[in-house]
Amino acid sequence: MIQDLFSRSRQKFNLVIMKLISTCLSLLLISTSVCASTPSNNTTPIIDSLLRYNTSILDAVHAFKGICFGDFNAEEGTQRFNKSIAVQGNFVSNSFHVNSNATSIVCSANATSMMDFGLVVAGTLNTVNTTVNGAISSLSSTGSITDGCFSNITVDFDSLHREALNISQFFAQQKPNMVIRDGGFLSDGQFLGSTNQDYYVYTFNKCAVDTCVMPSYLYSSPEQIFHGGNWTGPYNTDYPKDKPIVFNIPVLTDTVFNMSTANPAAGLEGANILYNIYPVLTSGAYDVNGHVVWLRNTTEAINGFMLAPSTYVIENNKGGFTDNLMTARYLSVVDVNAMFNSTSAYPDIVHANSTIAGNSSAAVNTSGITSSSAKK
Ligand SMILES: *[C@@H]1O[C@H](CO)[C@@H](O)[C@H](O)[C@H]1NC(C)=O
Ligand SMILES: *[C@@H]1O[C@H](CO)[C@@H](O)[C@H](O)[C@H]1NC(C)=O
Ligand SMILES: *[C@@H]1O[C@H](CO)[C@@H](O)[C@H](O)[C@H]1NC(C)=O
Ligand SMILES: *[C@@H]1O[C@H](CO)[C@@H](O)[C@H](O)[C@H]1NC(C)=O
Ligand SMILES: *[C@@H]1O[C@H](CO)[C@@H](O)[C@H](O)[C@H]1NC(C)=O
Ligand SMILES: *[C@@H]1O[C@H](CO)[C@@H](O)[C@H](O)[C@H]1NC(C)=O
Ligand SMILES: *[C@@H]1O[C@H](CO)[C@@H](O)[C@H](O)[C@H]1NC(C)=O
Ligand SMILES: *[C@@H]1O[C@H](CO)[C@@H](O)[C@H](O)[C@H]1NC(C)=O
Ligand SMILES: *[C@@H]1O[C@H](CO)[C@@H](O)[C@H](O)[C@H]1NC(C)=O
Ligand SMILES: *[C@@H]1O[C@H](CO)[C@@H](O)[C@H](O)[C@H]1NC(C)=O
Ligand SMILES: *[C@@H]1O[C@H](CO)[C@@H](O)[C@H](O)[C@H]1NC(C)=O
Ligand SMILES: CC(=O)N[C@H]1CO[C@H](CO)[C@@H](O)[C@@H]1O
Repeated sequence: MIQDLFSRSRQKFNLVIMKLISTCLSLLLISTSVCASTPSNNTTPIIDSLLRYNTSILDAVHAFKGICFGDFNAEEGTQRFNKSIAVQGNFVSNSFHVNSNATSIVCSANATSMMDFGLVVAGTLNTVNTTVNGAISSLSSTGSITDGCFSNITVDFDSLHREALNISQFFAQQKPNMVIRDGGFLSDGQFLGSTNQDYYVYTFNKCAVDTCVMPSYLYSSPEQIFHGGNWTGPYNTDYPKDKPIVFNIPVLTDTVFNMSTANPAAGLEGANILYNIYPVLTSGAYDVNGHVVWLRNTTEAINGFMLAPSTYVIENNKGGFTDNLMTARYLSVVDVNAMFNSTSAYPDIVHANSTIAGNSSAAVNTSGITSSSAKK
C-alpha cells in the first residue's frame, strides 16, 4: 500500500516536475501533489476562515486568547498564561497578572467592546492579589482585584463551545496527507485530491486496537516529537509551511497526554499551525462526550492555535502557549501534583492518572517558579 502511494507520487512527480517551485524539490519524500497545489492564504489564522461566517463568535476568539469552558485555576507562583481570558466556569487566582502580555488597555467602566476586556468570568471570580489589564466582567466575585475595573459584557460560551467542537471534529475527520514516521522521518500520507489540500494534516497516536478508524500508515508517531528527548524537528527535511498545518492529536478518553519533549514545536517557528487535541474511543473514533488531560511539560513555548475544547490543560512552570488556547479547564501545576497523589478536587482528573508513567507527588517541580530562577 505504501509502495503504491509512493509510486503514484512519483508518476505525478514526473508529470509536474517542470512546474514545481524550487522549495518543493528538496522535499524528496513528500507528495509532489501537495506541493503543486495553489498555496492558500498562509497568514490568516486557520480558525478565522472557519468562523468568518459568524462575526460575533470570531470577535470573541480575537478578543480572548484564552477561552476556557470550565474552571481556570492559577495558584500562587504558577502563572504561565499572560493574555486575555474568558472563563465559563470559576476563576481562582493568587498573585496573578491577567493579560499582562498585552499593551495596556485603558480601563473603563463603560467598556462595551470585547477587545477592551482582559477578563470575563461567567462563574465566580475568586482572587487574591490579582491585577487585570483591561476591564473585568463578572457577576459574582469574592476576594480582591488589586488593579482593574468592572464593566459588563456577555460572551456566548455555549455557541463558542459548539463551534469549537464542530471544528475539532471537522479536522479530526481529515485524512492525513503528512506523516511523521517512527524515528522522526517526515513523509507523505494519503493524497485525496485537491479538495483536501487546503492544509497539511498530521494525525498522531495510532489507536491501541487492531483496526483503527484509519489505516496504520496514516498515523504519525508521537514518540520523537512529543515523548522523546531532544526533538529538533523532522530528521530528513523541514516541515513544509506554505499552507496551514493541522496537528490532530487524538487521546484516549480519561487518559493523560503527557507532552514531555523539551521543544515539540521545533521547526514549526512561523508556521500557521493548529493543534487539535480531542478525546477518542479505543478505535480512535472521536468521543464527543469524553475528556482528556493535557500535561504540557515542555520547556519551550508552543506557537499556534490550541483547539482543545474537551481537554483539561495543565502547564508546568516553563515555556507556555504563545498564541491561543481554547480548553475545557485550565489547571495549574499544583493541580497536577494533586492529581498524582489523588487529592485533586476534580474526580475525573484523579481517574485520569492511570496512564502516566512514573510517580508521584513531585511529578512537576513547583519550585523555581520565577523565570529568573528557572533554568533556561
Ligand atoms: C490573507 O488574509 C488576510 C486577512 O483576511 C488579508 O488581509 C490578506 O490580504 C490575505 N492575503 C492574501 C494573499 O490573500
Ligand atoms: C452567531 O453566533 C451567535 C452567538 O454568538 C448566535 O446567537 C448566532 O445565531 C450565530 N449566527 C449564526 C448565523 O450561526
Ligand atoms: C507570565 O508572566 C510571569 C510573570 O511575569 C512570567 O514569570 C512568565 O514567564 C510569563 N509566562 C510566559 C509564558 O511568558
Ligand atoms: C502579589 O503578586 C505579585 C506577583 O504577581 C508578587 O510579586 C507579590 O509578592 C504578591 N504580593 C503579595 C502580598 O502576595
Ligand atoms: C509578550 O510576549 C512576547 C513573547 O514572550 C514578547 O515578545 C512581547 O514583548 C510581550 N509583550 C508585552 C506587551 O509584554
Ligand atoms: C462613561 O459614560 C458616561 C456617559 O456616557 C460618561 O459621562 C463617563 O465619562 C464615561 N466614563 C468613562 C470612564 O469613560
Ligand atoms: C453588571 O450587571 C449586574 C447585574 O445586572 C449589575 O448588578 C452590576 O452593577 C453591573 N456592573 C456594572 C459595572 O455595570
Ligand atoms: C458542523 O457544522 C456544520 C454546519 O452547521 C454541519 O454541517 C456539520 O455536520 C457539523 N459537524 C459536526 C461534526 O457536527
Ligand atoms: C539537542 O540537539 C541539538 C542539535 O542537534 C544540539 O545542539 C544540542 O546540544 C542537543 N541538546 C541536548 C540536551 O542533547
Ligand atoms: C498532594 O498534592 C497537593 C498539591 O500539590 C499537596 O498540597 C499535598 O501536600 C500532596 N499530598 C501528598 C500526600 O503528597
Ligand atoms: C516533567 O519534566 C521534568 C523534566 O523536565 C521531569 O523531571 C518530570 O518527571 C516530568 N513530569 C512528568 C509528569 O512527566
Ligand atoms: C495516585 C493514584 O495513583 N491515583 C489513582 C491512579 O490511577 C489508578 C488506576 O486507575 C488508581 O488506582 C489510583 O488510585
